[in-house]
Amino acid sequence: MPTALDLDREALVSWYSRNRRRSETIFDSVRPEAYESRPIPLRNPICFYEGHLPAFSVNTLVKRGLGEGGVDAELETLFERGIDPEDEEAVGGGQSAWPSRIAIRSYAAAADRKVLAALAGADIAAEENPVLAGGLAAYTVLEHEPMHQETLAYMLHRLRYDQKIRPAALAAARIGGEPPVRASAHVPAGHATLGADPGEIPFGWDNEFPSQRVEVGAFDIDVDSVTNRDFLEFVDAGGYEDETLWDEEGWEWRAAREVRHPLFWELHRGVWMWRGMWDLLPLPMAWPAYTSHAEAAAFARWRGRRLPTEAQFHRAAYGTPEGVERAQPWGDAPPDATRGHFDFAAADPVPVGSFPRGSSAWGVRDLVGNGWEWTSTVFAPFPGFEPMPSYPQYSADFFDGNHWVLKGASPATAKELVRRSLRNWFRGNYPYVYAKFRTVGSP
Ligand code: AVJ
Ligand code: FE
Repeated sequence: MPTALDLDREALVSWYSRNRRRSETIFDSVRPEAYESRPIPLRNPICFYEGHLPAFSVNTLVKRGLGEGGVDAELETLFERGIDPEDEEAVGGGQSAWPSRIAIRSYAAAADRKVLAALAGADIAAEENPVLAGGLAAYTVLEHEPMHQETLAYMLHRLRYDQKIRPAALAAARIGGEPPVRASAHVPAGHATLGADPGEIPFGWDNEFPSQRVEVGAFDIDVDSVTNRDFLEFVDAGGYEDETLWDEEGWEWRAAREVRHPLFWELHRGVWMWRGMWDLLPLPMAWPAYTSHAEAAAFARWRGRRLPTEAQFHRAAYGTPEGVERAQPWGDAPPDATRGHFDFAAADPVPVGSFPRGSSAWGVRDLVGNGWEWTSTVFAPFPGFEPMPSYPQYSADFFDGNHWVLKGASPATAKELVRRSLRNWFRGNYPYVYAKFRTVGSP
């Protein structure tokens, strides 16, 4: 049982500060005229997130956890929660006049002082308080911020290039040449452990608990994620016109939006281009195809295959021929820059198969990094699920049968979130995220 003494306050304080600095860099890259824009119609405008991050920390740790007063009750209501409505009509008129960036930043500075003081000196792991026990509220705050840094990354990805400020030192994108030859790996029948048990990890979100042991039949799985080269074959073969390849919801979205290719692709004078974060590039054939779940599932069906279930992903990523399960695909070493493309290593992907040191025991590559991976598993609670006291709505609001589980990590996923039990989720028709996929078949 972790006690207050087990928490390394200095580490929490420096993690919080690191988070805040990274967020500041992100917001500073938005030109003032785009600050209140809403690059993704279903999400809040950019400015909301600059207020949401500190307000969430105050609401969760200082107010809900410690029972202390906040900084500004009005702003802490305004910036309380993001949204995930069904469609654009459900967004409504929304807020008409947001506070200025100066006002939001001065609120944030005051909020930071309170949160830092709490992390440094308050009783933030009081065992008798379920919101604080084990440092729950502190970790909730510390992992919430990098999650929204990813939200912001894929959101800023949609801004026009003249709406953002390019970093001064920008490494050239790693385009690569032709992708590796397609291959699949055999994974024999065995078990997989999804999630984790309380106490097994310092912190996890509520949907990760309790652990689930499942038996998984034999299957084979693509060694590499599906590339733009692969996906181009599907596009050229008329995959977007063939209704039989799509599920009902996916086809409805495809038809209503007249989707004809992945959102990250653009056709310029007959040439396929990739919309990178900072540049438009000739479509890098060796990069993973970033698609919605609907597009991924249609591609898999076209190949006569399927998307892996969450359990198959686990088996492919963490299982071993000996039956022991690993903490990470490569073993038990912590995630670092040699294992995969994550932790903001770059704004865009790298060629598939770039990280041999990150391969799983079966030789499956890039399972963690270079883009989240869609699964065919509907996001649902594990038996025994309990909403987390620090943020009871975190997952519970999304157990509606309309969200799919994603596993792994993207280039914009902080290394602190790279753990086996972490589960991400999005709607099947959400094309904005850094999400790739691979396919499975029967052996
Ligand atoms: C877990 C990434 C789906 O961005 O909607 C942040 C995380 N929830 N604040 C999201 C989240 C509330 C969530 N995802
Ligand atoms: Fe949030």
